[in-house]
Amino acid sequence: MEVQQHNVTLGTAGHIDHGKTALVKLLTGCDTDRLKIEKERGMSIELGFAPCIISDIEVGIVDVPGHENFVKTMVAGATGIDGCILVVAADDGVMPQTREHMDILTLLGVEHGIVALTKVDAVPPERTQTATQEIRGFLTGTFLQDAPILPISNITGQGFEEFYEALKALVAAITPKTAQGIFRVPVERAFSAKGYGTIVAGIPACGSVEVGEELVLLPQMAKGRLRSVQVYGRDSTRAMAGQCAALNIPQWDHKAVERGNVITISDYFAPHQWYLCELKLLDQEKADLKNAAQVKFHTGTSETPASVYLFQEGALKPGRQCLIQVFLDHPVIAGPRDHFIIRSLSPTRTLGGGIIIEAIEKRLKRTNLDVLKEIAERAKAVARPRDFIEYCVKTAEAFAADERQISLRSKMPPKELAALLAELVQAGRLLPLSGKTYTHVDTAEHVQQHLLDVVRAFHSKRPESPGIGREQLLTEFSRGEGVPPLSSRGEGILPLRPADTLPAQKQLEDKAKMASPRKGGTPSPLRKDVFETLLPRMLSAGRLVERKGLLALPEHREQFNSAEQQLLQNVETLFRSHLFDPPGPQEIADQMRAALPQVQRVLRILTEQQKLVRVDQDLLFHAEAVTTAKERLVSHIQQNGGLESVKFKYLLDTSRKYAIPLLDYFDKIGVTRRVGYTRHLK
Ligand SMILES: Nc1nc2c(ncn2[C@@H]2O[C@H](COP(=O)(O)OP(=O)(O)OP(=O)(O)O)[C@@H](O)[C@H]2O)c(=O)[nH]1
Ligand SMILES: [Mg+2]
Repeated sequence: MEVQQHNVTLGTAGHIDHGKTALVKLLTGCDTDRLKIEKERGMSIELGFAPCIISDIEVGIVDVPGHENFVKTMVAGATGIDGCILVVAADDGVMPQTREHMDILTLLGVEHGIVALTKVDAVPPERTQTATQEIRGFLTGTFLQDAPILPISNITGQGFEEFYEALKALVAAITPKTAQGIFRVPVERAFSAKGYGTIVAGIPACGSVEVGEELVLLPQMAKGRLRSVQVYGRDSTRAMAGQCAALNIPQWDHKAVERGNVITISDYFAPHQWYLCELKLLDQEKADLKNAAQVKFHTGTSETPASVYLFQEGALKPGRQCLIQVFLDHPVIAGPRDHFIIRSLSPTRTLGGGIIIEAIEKRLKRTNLDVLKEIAERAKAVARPRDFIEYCVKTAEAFAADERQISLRSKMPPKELAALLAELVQAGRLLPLSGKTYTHVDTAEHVQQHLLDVVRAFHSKRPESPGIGREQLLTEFSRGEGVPPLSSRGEGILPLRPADTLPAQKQLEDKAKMASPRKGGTPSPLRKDVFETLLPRMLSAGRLVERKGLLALPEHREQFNSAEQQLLQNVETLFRSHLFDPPGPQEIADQMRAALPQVQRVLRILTEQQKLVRVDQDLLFHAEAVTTAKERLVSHIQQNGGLESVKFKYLLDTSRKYAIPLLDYFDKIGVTRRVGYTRHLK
């Protein structure tokens, strides 16, 4: 019969000496208590891994120690399991670590399992009965409430058939893990094997890896290449999420690799000390959890002392949950949706646990309402990869994010990401810009509102102007002048950039800088591609109009007082009567008996109205003059094959002072080109 490997890992759980290791041995033939000290003391200390063939399906089993001193090892082993075998000895019944292991499994999100009631050979049948009832009562309300309780003897084999059938049903009920996501293995242990060098064992939490791929060990940031792989003790070409794997990476020193390290690829992950999480305190916990409580924080296979800061007033009550930020004494590598457990320092017991939302650069202010709103939204989004991707785009800096940035933050490989992005575009949630960049529809709407605010502010400051230029609109948007900052719209779209959008190396270098956070409310510069995508939309929707190359609100009309109107007319007439020898600002001021700044203002207005053309600094011509000059120039060149520059003044019946700047102007705007002393058409 051909054996199929399923990406399913089961784990034992239960109090010390209840027969976990004996059961695994009976089931698989493997003695997972392989250490000398384990043999001497007759108890498990380290995790044991055993391949287990159930009918024609092979799954992995992790055997955990039951001793209360090794709960942290149990947590490391239980991370990444898909189903459990809760082992309870019939003589003892439910004991402290039966409870604690159950709590941990629940907090780690395990949903499937069966119960092995061991040592039935050592008790009278009545005890088996009462123990079963006792266990049933204990499991009420837990994820194992309907799980079968199977009496078994690891010594005589009694009850094995029924147990085996139940195990088969358990495996069938579990959907094997897929190989999606960025490859990542929380390191279980490392050792050296003769002829191979360093071998690192663990169960990949996500993704898959092929022999030959480059890997990185964190937090050491050591690169290495995967030379060979064993999965469930057999040679393989790849290792996938959920498989007990031994990775051979000769470049690393096995003594420098320890449990809690992480093996991954590329620069998706980095060690961090601040994490935003959602924590649930266990129902049966006696005391409230106070703000700034000191705990042990377990995630993946890592364990570190940590301080828990609550995002709520007052302490956290047993059975309740809230958003927290934790500061870890040692940097840890974790990603969105990873589970974690917190335990008290002394005496040690499990307090609660939950889901990691993501790494954060620095401590967030819990008194800031915008922050509270934003993290609540983030917590909600992170639960579903598609929502989180939408969220990542929505909160991107400069209002747009490219595929790589989204991929880094969401920890999703480009291929999987592309499919979700396409879905989000299809659903009208994201707008694609050029170059695989996206902006969110809500962001787009806010930006458009903000742009209208900038235009409105410009009109009230310069009522005589037909409108604002594109470049100026873009700069003023980014400067945030005269308009309320986007954050005050209360939508929390100001980016709180997560630490992980930075490449790993840079993240460490930036550690020092992280102490000085980006100030909330500082307007973000608007990316040109976002602006250029939105502007045509605003024009075609009639929210903005373009007149004489300037942008205005549709209802805007240029406004002047009557004296100003008169001056505008007079100045224009003056230019019209001196087509090719136009007056300079000072000359106009003298002639009109007006102040120079006022004249400058009038000249600017006439330019905006396109009645005058600025040919050079302080040299303006009437638009008609420019048109006529151009006509004469073009027809002369066409007839004569070129124009000697010095002769242009004769064509216009003017002096060199005016003719040369005009020629330069025509070169600049692309009518002519200059070759030596001659002009040709471009
Ligand atoms: N009579 C009897 N003894 C058993 C049975 N299962 C295990 N034992 C004995 O109980 C002792 C402990 O068994 P283990 O399998 O090491 O227990 P464990 O749960 O793995 O213990 P830890 O790993 O230290 O938590 C050993 O001496 C076993 O021989 C059983 O079904 N019947
Ligand atoms: Mg054991």
